[in-house]
Amino acid sequence: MAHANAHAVKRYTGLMDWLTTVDHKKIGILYLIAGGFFFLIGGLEAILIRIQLWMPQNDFVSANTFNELITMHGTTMIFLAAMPLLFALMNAVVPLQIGARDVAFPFVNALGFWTFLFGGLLLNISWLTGHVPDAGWTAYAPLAGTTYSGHHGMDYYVLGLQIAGIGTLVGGINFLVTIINMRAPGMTFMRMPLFTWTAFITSALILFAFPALTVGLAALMFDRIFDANFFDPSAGGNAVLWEHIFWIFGHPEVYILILPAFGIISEVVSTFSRKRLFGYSSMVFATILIGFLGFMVWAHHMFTTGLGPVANALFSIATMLIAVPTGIKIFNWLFTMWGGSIKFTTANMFAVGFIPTFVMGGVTGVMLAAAPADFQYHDTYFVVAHFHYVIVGGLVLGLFAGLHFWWPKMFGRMLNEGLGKLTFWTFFIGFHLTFFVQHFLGLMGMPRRIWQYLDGMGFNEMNLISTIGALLMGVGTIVFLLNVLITSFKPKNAPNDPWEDGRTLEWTIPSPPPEYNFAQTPLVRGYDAYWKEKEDGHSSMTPAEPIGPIHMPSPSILPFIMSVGLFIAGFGFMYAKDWGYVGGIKIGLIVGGAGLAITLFCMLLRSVIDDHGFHIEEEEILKDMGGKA
Ligand code: HEM
Ligand SMILES: [Cu+2]
Repeated sequence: MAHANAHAVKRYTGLMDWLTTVDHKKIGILYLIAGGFFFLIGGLEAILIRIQLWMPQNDFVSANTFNELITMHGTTMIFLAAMPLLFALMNAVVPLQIGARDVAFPFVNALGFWTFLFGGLLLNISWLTGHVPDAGWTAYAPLAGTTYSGHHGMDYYVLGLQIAGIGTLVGGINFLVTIINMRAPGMTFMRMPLFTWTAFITSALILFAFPALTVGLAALMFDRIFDANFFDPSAGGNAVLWEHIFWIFGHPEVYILILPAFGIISEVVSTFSRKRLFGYSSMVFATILIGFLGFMVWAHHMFTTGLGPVANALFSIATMLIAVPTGIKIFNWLFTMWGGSIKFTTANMFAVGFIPTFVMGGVTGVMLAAAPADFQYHDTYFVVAHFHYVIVGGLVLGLFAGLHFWWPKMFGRMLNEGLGKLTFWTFFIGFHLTFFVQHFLGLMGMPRRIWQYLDGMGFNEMNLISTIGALLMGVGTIVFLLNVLITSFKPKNAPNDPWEDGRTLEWTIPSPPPEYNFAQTPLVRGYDAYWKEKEDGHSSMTPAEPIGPIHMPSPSILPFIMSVGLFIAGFGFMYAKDWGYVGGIKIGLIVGGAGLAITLFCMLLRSVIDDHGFHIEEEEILKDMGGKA
């Protein structure tokens, strides 16, 4: 019996399907494409930085272009590459791991993607207009104010990140509610896979950290566009206030990035050791503790701003404390491998390479947490080495592990293992070549963010090695892209459980999954839900419901249009002072207002038009299952 409205909903194909999709699996692929694109841009900027620094007093790029490159590299990599690539895997995997057919807010999830994309495009369009952000990714005041950055560069930073930040915030809220409300019967919190747990805590951090950035950017926007003085000491403002606001967001941000990577490592190490994750509960509590402590340490970025010995001591201790739950994770991964029958697939090589590399980054973090010593390390290449060891050596290696692991689930094709291992070795060796020497450059006194350095300082050889390493990482990335390209021409024949040792629910359904994920919602009877069934001799999950029609949300073009509206608004307000008048009104304000009107009108439409979604009928589901219920 066909359901009402089932046929009223238009189902698109081709480009329109991608512009209107609210399917978390497709949104995951969109995040992968956009995040991957921005990773390549950020990577190219890094290569240009390293070419400028491969020899003393080089003039490959101008001083100003160098400032633009480091600012855009850091900003693009953190906001437009790292986080969206994590959202790609969270969208592709988390609903499947909890046994859900969808996320809690499909429409909002789509909006999250498009606002991120248009915020990122607005930021990067600055390269085409010649007004490029150049005050560092931290945008410290008063450097980021109009006194020292008079052109529109930092306006692109402020408005681009503000729009992209909306995307992250609503994306995080969607995952929080999805994980709380959409779990299959029996999937209690303490049975959830670690990747889902880390996605959960990361979403909570996003909820508490991003508003600080939103407020800071709004204040900086008022300073830059409407002549306010929040951060201008000469007019009663406070420059250090910006640093507090930025790092109250900024430090939790690094845990927003690394926690899901920790989750990936837990999944991969356990699967390819064919052993239950050691110390599951302590892993969960360590994740929560890291998330909590992550909000208590922000001023370790400001030890040299004169906060005083008491404040420095407190933030120093709090920072060192984080090493404890992090250490628990490291040892639990080692004990999971201990006595396991380890398979060195590409995914596992990235996971195993992650562990010692991240430990090196963590240890230098503890060194930096010692406030008196930090007076030496601060703003040197030792700091650059440290955060690349944790962000690239941690997050990027984790992302590569996750992509090689879940690629067959996302696309139905296995990546080539030979090319995968070549990607690993070129990227891994390149990484350590690039950043290990930077520790010593920093200890020898090489400051960060310098365009040139003098000959005879002892910096030459190590900078050359660092640049060669960066080029090798570039080669590794190209090999990965080659693998993706070659694999895309292969037939879609990956089985449900391509690694044959799947432990969690995503490996119980086809690769890629049908639109509705599970034909029947599974009944979960323990941690490692699928492995438990396997141990009990079952080849599939016990269903928690009979086969029946499945309700799905309707596709919609509104999230896309709403984001276009914000993009136009950002552009208009930025040029409010430059574009002259029509009828006594600033053209920029008219354009800005028009953009906002588009967004608000879409919100109105979304609020007043009833959307009942549609049903996928039993016949279609049975057909997908090959007629067997
Ligand atoms: C993939 C290879 C990468 C290379 C070769 C690289 C290289 C560099 C270099 C040389 C600098 C220092 C510029 C300076 O102070 O003079 C830098 C800065 C930075 N990098 Fe990377 N990086 C890479 C990846 C990443 C990734 C994946 C992230 C984040 C997810 C990242 C985040 C940053 C940040 C935040 C800065 C500071 C920018 C600033 O000072 O304002 N980098 N990078
Ligand atoms: Cu920090």
